[in-house]
Amino acid sequence: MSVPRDDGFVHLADYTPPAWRILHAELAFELDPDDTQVSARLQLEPDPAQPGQVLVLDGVDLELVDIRLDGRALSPADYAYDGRHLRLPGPRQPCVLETRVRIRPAANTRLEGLYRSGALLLTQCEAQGFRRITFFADRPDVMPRWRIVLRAPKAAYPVLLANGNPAGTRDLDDGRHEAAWDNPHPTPAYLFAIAAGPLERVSTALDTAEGRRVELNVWAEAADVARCAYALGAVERSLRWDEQRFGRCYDLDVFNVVAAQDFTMGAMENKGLNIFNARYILADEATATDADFLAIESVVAHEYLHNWSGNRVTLRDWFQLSLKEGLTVFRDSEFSADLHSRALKRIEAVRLLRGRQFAEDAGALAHAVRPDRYREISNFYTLTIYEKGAEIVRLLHTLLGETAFRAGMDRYFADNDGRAATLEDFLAAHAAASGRDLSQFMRWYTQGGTPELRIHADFSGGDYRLVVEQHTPPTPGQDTKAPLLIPLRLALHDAQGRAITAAPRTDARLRDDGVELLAARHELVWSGLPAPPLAAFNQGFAAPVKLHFDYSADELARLARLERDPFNRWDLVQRLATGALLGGLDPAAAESALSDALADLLDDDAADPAFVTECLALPDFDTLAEAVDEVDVDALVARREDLVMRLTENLAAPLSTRYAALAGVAAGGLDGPAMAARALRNACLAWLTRLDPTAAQAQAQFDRAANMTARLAALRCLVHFDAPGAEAALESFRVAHRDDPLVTDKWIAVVATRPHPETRDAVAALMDSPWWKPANPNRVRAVLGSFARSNPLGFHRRDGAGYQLVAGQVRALDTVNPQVAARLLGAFESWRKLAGPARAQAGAALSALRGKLASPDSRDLLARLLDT
Ligand code: B3K
Ligand code: ZN
Repeated sequence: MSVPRDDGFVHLADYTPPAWRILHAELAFELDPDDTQVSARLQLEPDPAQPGQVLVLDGVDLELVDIRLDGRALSPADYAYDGRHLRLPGPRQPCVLETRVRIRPAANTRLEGLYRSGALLLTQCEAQGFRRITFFADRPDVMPRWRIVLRAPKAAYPVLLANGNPAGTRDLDDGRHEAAWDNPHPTPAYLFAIAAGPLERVSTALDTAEGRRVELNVWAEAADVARCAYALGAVERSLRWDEQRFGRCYDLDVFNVVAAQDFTMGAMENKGLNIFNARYILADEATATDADFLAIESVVAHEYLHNWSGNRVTLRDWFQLSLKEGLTVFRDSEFSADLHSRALKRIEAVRLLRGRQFAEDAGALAHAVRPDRYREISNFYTLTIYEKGAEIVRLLHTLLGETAFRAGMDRYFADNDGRAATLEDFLAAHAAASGRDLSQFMRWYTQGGTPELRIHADFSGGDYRLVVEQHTPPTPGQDTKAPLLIPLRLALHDAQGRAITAAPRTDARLRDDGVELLAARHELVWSGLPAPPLAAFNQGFAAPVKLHFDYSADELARLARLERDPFNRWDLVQRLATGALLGGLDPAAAESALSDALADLLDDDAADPAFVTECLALPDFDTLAEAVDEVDVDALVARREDLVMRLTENLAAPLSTRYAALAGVAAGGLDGPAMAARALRNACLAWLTRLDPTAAQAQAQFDRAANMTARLAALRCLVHFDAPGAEAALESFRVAHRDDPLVTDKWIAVVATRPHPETRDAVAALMDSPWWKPANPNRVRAVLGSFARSNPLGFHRRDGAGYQLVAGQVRALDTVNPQVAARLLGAFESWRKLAGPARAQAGAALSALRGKLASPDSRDLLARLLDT
């Protein structure tokens, strides 16, 4: 299945089931950072439908020490190993293969397979890291049951964790000890995990709805364990929520979570043993912001929820990645929406889609949620797979309604439990449960690019006619697209603002809240109206599309006043701002309507301060850049700055009033009102400091802050607006938190995102300092990721030095951690849209990397960026 063709790509069309199954895997580890020995005993069986196939196992850069078949030592003539695959032509019948290999965790900077992080030994196997640990059929549709035995010196590695249930510990000779684990669920190798070292824990126990006693543990090194309590609570909330909302119970006796300072991604859902980037576990009010707490809860939920969507039902092949990722993002966002504010969660998701996923879908790296081919699967852990994938599940939920959707999910889990499934299986379960034909819906998975809806209205003789046309632009490898099934919500208001409830005449299928579009063009006609109505579309952003409709600023402002739903009000404010900035609306009228809307919100003590904060956060650079055809970076940043400045001048008084009034509620605590008050105060502080960097507020907030949310926001204001106390504040923050890598990452990101071309040199200086730790992915992201992704004036500096810096570092990091390097290279995804010299400079920086990159990860991305 994962054999590339001559074109270098693995193709979906080439899928074949495994010729050999692995029924049971028994692994024993003699752990040592410099020389770990792994013994594997695999119970193998040929697929009766594919007799006579050579047994081929994956195994990358392993030192083979011993190999036996059914107890008999093999001689080199019996097998071939080329550093990537082990071939055994001999076996034809069920057999037992035993291998022993040697690996070197301390030398493993790619953080894939078994590696060292400080005093810990940890694994990361998804997607294809397990083959760096032992010989195996490293593909998700090979799912043995497992026994894992870990042996190590007890003093250095007092805790030994693996997947599944604990199956006994004992002391060995020479100060070593052993722990055994049994994983009774069929589990693919990408979900294998071990963690060993001086770990301590916070712990609780509960009974599941099915009556199983489960111990929940969150583990970290001793100095950090005091900051694990919030994550433990989040595990418990996730477990309970999945029982209640999806009827899914936990299925082992223990659920372990481990925090690691060195981790490439956010976290990993290994069966019964989730391993996390420490930034998504460790938190207290002195070191983590409110945004950190919410992100921790959401990532903990995401990984926990994978236990059903990903682990119990896993993937047939990596092309189905969104089957677990999109579905699990949908599930974790529902969890957050149910626990907190649904509207705010939706705003967060839509910002990410419009600012980043749409850009991905329109850029050089665009791909379908289920691509047809890939060269390197690690490059497909993208916003398209995750966020657009979640939007497709949300669309399905919208089409079917909660009850039918839940029935479809129950059916999916029941039909596929213990299996390796496909997106077709997912839609088949929903089709069977709801009786709906979902064949056209499958196109959402197979076609890349963001669909666009153009809606034209005309009114004559009492007839109001809407023509709705859909079109999806070409993406790499897909020139033409077929129409999608799109539920389009819409509402009409009469001149008095009352809803017009009459149904239109239409060739589209009617829904209670709008229509279902099936074809490239549909018409909707309402007759007998006394005057043209005011139309609103795609409420709640139910369909992840770009919608074009010719509103006037006055109509948008009227709609914003009529609208009661907070998400839709926020969306209208965003449109006013986008219109004021990018044209399409009369700029003066749009700006004045926007200013009035924001003033009303700031004056409205009844409005949720968290919602007001979202409205004050105008569309960011990425969202604006995505919405235009050609990006002149400096001009776009300047236009946005000027608008914010003029709005701030108008709004200074209410901003100051709200800032002062919310001080009491904002003082402390992690409850919703306290977090919302801090969010709005920090937004007001940013606007006010922009207006007058010498004002005392930011400095006072920095000096007196009782929590990291207030302190970091104040630091950012001081540094980004060049306030007089900026340097001193940075220095005191730096010194106060110098022993905490996660908080150090925060000040570094503040420095790297200071909106100024000079920041490019500050970033280069950081890389020349003791703070630069290229083997630590969080640090690389703080220094370079935040610069390349969130500092348009620095990254796109006019002389091209920003591009050169980042491209040079991609090359250097590529030999350390290919996934980190490839991700950084992704910052160039929209380079072809840049105006004039910037485009030439970015192109030159990329071209200079040709032939210089070591890893398949970065080479694949470069080829796609350069279209070669
Ligand atoms: N499944 C992991 C991501 C693995 C990335 C591999 N390069 C985390 C998650 O999405 O839950
Ligand atoms: Zn996931």
